[in-house]
Amino acid sequence: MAKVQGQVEIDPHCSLSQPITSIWVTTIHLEVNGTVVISHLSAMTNLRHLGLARNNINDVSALAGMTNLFKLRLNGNNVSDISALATIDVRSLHLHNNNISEISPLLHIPNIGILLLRGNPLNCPAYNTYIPELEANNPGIYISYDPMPPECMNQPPVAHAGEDQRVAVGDIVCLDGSGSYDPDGDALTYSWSFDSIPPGSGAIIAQPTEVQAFLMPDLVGDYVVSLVVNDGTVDSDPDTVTIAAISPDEAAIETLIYAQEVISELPEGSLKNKNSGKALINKIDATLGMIAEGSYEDALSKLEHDILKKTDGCDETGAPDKNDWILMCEDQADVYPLVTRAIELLQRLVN
Ligand SMILES: [Ca+2]
Ligand SMILES: [Ca+2]
Repeated sequence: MAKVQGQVEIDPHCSLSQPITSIWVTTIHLEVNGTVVISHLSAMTNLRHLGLARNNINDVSALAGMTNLFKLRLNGNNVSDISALATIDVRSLHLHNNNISEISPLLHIPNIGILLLRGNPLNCPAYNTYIPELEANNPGIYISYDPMPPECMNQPPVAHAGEDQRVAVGDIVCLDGSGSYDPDGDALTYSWSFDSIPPGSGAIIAQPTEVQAFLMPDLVGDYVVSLVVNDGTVDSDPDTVTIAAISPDEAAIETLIYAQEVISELPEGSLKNKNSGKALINKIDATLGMIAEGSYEDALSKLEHDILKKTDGCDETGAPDKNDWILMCEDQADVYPLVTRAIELLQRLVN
């Protein structure tokens, strides 16, 4: 058995053709510059310092058993898979100028203090995940690495707060942020908040951290809502959406005027007889007059008991009924929801 202390120099052109399992090594630096068959080193379990620079080594699995290594230098080889190093409690690891992209095995080294990684084609998770984790897990660690390549830089997400909406006081308004995105495909979190609300309003945003939030305007005026999304790293710029709330009577008037336009454009064959369209428009005119006078109960009664009955067969039974004036379901489907919307708005003023 050979007992070796101090610096060992091996001829650069020499190959370690003999297994050296019987060398008793504790604190020497074994510097080998030449071709080396490192499987011959695997039994040197007491070795503390090992330097194998520029030896064209690509397989380091033989080092897995060298559990007492304190300092390991592998600069200038062709190492790509470093999973074998995860089992070594090495404190100083020199890996400059190899072919390493995946460095997650290094997270398993419990007490690493110096890590040299320059000149390796590190992948994006190395920069974005593993180097930050190594720094967090090993306070004071020194890591040397190349600058992050542009393709690994996080792109900020983009918020889309949805389209502006014109609604009535008392409506439940959906705020839809589903058009937001992240250029890197990162998962998003959402944050909705008010930029401004009408003076005196007590409105709140429900589900303010969901992709879809809700708002119920309680006063007439503009509600400017801001959406910021976050990709786990950075916030987006805010995007705003304006919810303009009008009074229910104004909204009912707009809705019924629009219903009159729709009815005026229905084909004659879709109506009970050639006067039905005009008669229905006249009934709505009467209703509009009642709303303008503030006679909401009368207007509501007219809508519920007269106008609605002329347009509701398809919704109630799937086919026009005998008192319907609009005889095609596809045309009823254009008018009926406008009538029910006007009814709903007037109910807010009556109740
Ligand atoms: Ca991103
Ligand atoms: Ca009917």
